Amino acid sequence: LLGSSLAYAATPDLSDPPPIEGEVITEDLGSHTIRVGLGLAETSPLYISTQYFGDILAERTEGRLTVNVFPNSQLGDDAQMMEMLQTGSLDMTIPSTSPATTYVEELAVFDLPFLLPTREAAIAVLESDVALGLLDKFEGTGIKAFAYHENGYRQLTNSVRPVESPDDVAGLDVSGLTIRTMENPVQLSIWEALGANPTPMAFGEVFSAMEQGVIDGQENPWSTILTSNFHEVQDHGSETRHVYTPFIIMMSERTWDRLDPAYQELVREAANAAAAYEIQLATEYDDWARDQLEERGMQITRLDDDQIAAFQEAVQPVYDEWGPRIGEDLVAEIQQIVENTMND
Ligand code: KDG
Repeated sequence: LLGSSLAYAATPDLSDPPPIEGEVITEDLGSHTIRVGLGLAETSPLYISTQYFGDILAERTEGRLTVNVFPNSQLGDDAQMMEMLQTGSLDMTIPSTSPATTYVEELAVFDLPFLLPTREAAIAVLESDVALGLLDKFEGTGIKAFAYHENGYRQLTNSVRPVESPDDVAGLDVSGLTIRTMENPVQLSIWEALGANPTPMAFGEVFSAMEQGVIDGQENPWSTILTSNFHEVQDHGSETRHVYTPFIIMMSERTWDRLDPAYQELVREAANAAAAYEIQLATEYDDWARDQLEERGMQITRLDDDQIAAFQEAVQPVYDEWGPRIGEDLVAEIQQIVENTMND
């Protein structure tokens, strides 16, 4: 009746946020507005959970702590927003781990392809002391990191051809696909190993680069592909699940230092609650987003185990190159957590 857009639900049937519990701080410990910059859109699980984070702070301080969320890279890209945290010109951001490796190199462990084969394993890793210990390494950078959120399993899209194999990426008689990667050297190695022409680029520039044909494709979780409308400029998707990347919820140390210790404690608690909610939302969103993309005309190629194995084999050199640089012990510790969840 009102046009075709009605055929699509704006969001899946998502869980409501958990009730806000815990003591309300009634004492006036100062008023602060916390500005949070995000790369993703208002419809993303990340945005929804960040609103919930704000609701917790407001409700438990009688409105003295409030949160303003700025989505769509409007304040800058991940790298710029992290620099803004350092100088104190922005209070919070939630970037992918990949660009955050500039500050904590070991976070590149999450960039290793096919490291976290199931969501259960991925979440066990995010909650582990090993992964949480990496967040402590921001100490001295001017940034405080609190918790991991789920970004998710990354999938390949492009505007040129269906991709079922590494050969389709490399193009045997035709040219390899030009693929935008995150600004991270391990991601670059992955796409080099697959025979693509990798082009590192900030997230906010990806849509127009695809629209203008500067790049053929990109890779991101289905939820991001949908909420950023990439299907408008990408006809083909492949369910490669080649890497699971998290987000990190972080604050400027300058902002942190201005907060009363009771507020600091509350921020930590709210960050953890938001993380748990975001991981739940992201999980609920993922398959729904893939189906929505299909309904909206993206041709999605599902890959069987043998096809995935071909990708996995092609990217093995990435482990040889980066394992020693990231730290073989760290890689082994993460692999051990994965193995434990698979044997449970
Ligand atoms: O706010 C998050 C985004 O800026 C970004 O990190 C998303 O995975 C992402 C990408 O591809 O850059």
